Amino acid sequence: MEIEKYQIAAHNQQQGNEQKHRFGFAASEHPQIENIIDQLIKFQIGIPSWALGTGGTRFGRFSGGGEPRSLEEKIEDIGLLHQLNQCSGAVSLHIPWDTTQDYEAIKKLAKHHGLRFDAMNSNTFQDQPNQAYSYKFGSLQHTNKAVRKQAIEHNIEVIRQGVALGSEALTVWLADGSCFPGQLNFRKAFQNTLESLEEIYAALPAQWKIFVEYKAFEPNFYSTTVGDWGQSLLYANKLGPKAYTLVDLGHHLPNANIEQIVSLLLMEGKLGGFHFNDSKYGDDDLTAGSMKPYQLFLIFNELVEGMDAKGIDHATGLGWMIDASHNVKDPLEDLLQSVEAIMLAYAQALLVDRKALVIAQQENDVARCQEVLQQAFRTDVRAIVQEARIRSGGAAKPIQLYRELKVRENLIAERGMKTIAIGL
Ligand SMILES: [Mn+2]
Repeated sequence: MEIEKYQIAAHNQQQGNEQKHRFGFAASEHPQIENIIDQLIKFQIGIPSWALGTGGTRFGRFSGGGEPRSLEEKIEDIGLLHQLNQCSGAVSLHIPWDTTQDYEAIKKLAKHHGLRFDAMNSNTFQDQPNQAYSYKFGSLQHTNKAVRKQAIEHNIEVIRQGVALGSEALTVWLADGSCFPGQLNFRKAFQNTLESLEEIYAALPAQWKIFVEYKAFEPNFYSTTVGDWGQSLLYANKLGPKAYTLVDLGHHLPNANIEQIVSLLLMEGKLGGFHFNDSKYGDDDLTAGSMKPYQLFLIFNELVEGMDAKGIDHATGLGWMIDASHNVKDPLEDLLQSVEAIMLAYAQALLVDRKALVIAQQENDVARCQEVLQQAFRTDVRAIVQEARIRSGGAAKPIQLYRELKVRENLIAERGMKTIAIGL
């Protein structure tokens, strides 16, 4: 299914007066609004191929209908999101789930939907059929060199597939670690992982980056070989200039100050990319901005400040991706909500009065510092984000139009009620 341009235009016309009124007010309040709109229009968020179907937990999975059955259908789903919001213009693939034989056809299909390929993701946390060695006790860290070699070769194969599609980054997330004290030697596990990553790094093409993602716990519950940002930064620094840390918001211990982590990684030139989601307790993979919208704003506040300090282009300097799971919502509606929350936090961060904040910080005027930040956070920027979306050809209210056009019902009619997306 594709949404026709006239359907979006008709919807926008219906919303016209209300939007004109609300945006007019926002424009009168913020003289720099056109600059903000330009930045919002350029900002694109990558959608992971594994988030288009219903997720599940270890207790079960309750499939929805009309889930994509192939890589082609996943790209079509992201195309639908991008038609509606015009800021989901990238796809992040996961190998082997998204392996294709026909790269040209996939590239053509993505181009048709206005999508590019963001970071490729390797998978050494599951055993695949006909695989020689098991990853039960780790992959790149494994005590057996043959297992490490198999995992290295898989990552190099993912790079090869990414090159064929025009991607320029590899994300490595490892489930490696230990479940019990004494199970492994921390230094040996680190060294094995580093040596394995060095071999993968050596296979990166000139323009490519490697993102080392960290995670505090799960599936291993005692130690994780890339457990936090410090460990990821150690690997990234030892590997070289193409290696960066990737921050997944759900991969920290409770109450970690993620905005401070982000700020320091940017300072070191080692922040490569982002996986957006939200959480209440652990790696809950909930809709971005659904639990802690103020934290999301504070993270964007540091991102904008840090990128500007380094002269990094907001839209292209880092990999912006969602990594979420949808257990009880329609995955496409959930993704529309996540993208919207990210755009709102970004717009609010762009509104922060930086000069006033610098002065207040310099003068140790703590109350004023808070006032400056919260002035931006408490500004209703929905009409600004909506205006950017309308100007780029998207829908004023994406979820409302999604429902009015009965997109899910159409997908069920096309694909069936009992479909299960490939992936987790
Ligand atoms: Mn992630």
